[in-house]
Amino acid sequence: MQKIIIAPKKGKQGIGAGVWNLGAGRDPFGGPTREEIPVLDRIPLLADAGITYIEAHDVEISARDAPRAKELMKRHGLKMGMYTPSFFADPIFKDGAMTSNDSQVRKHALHNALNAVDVTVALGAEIMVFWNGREGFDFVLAKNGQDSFRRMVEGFNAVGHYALGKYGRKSPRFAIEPKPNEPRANMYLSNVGEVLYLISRLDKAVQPLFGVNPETAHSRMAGLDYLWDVELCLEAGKLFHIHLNSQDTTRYDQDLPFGYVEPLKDLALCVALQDAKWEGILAFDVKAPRTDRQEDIADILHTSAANLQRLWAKAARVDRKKVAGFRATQRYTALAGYLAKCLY
Ligand code: GLO
Ligand code: MG
Repeated sequence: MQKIIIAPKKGKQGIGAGVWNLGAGRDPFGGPTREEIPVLDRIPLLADAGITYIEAHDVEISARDAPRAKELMKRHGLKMGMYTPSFFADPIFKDGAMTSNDSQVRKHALHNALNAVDVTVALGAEIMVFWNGREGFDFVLAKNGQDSFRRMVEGFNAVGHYALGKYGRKSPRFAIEPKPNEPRANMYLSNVGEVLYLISRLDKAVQPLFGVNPETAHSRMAGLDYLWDVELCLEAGKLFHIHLNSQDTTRYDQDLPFGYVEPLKDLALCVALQDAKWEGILAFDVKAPRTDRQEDIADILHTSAANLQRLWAKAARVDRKKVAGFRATQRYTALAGYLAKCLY
């Protein structure tokens, strides 16, 4: 299949997706419903689905696998969009990584993070993501919150100084991904505001390297408006990456296809990204549902991409002068009607 290109768009026009998006269908209540596809075999599948930028965790593409992955990406016309250390899969991180109460675990996490910086560079990705995975608590007083915060500051400072010392201006940039809960009952860095506050507490020298990776479902799980979260990142100059999907209100994390649940809000998001001249990758963090068959595993990518293409094109046709007029006269109900007309 041809590459899916979001045009006209400033900067990177290909779309991104994670190798983990094509999983075997496990959920907390049941095992796989499909055959597990070896991670490197997912590379051609992502290419077939029209993806340009792939994303992976260190437990999916290790330092040892990096040369082979690079070869495969080259053969299939793919680039590494983002790389990320998993601070959640290994049982050692059951109580968090940087915020674990066990200093040996914190050391191990930092070691993995520095290693991931090198693999990010080796794979040619410009962005490394930190998702707050298991950083948080299920029981009150299980951790000292102030210590946890200090430990995250120390951890991210150490990562930033390492990257700056080793790669200077060629250092990858780091995008922290907030999430309010799941897998922990309460997660540190639960929303965009917390992440921006954390960045403001990092050493001045490394601050420019750190930004945010807001995800649609994570904002909506918290009952927050995703567009405002994105606008806040933009205002701070900290929108470094983006994870697009959709979510039925404040339930468990669903990672549904982009554009499915709240298309009107997703249209508005496209308008805002166009007006901000967003140059980064439009990446999906979606999950092939366990009801989809092996041969249909990429349906979630096709559906997300088709929705994004449609919404992006419709957003380009939204009359900005009309929107300004509705704002000036505070005719917000009429604005909502106009957006609906643009959508349907
Ligand atoms: C889970 C997150 C997760 C991250 C991934 C990359 O809820 O969205 O998929 O995006 O680990 O950092
Ligand atoms: Mg995500």
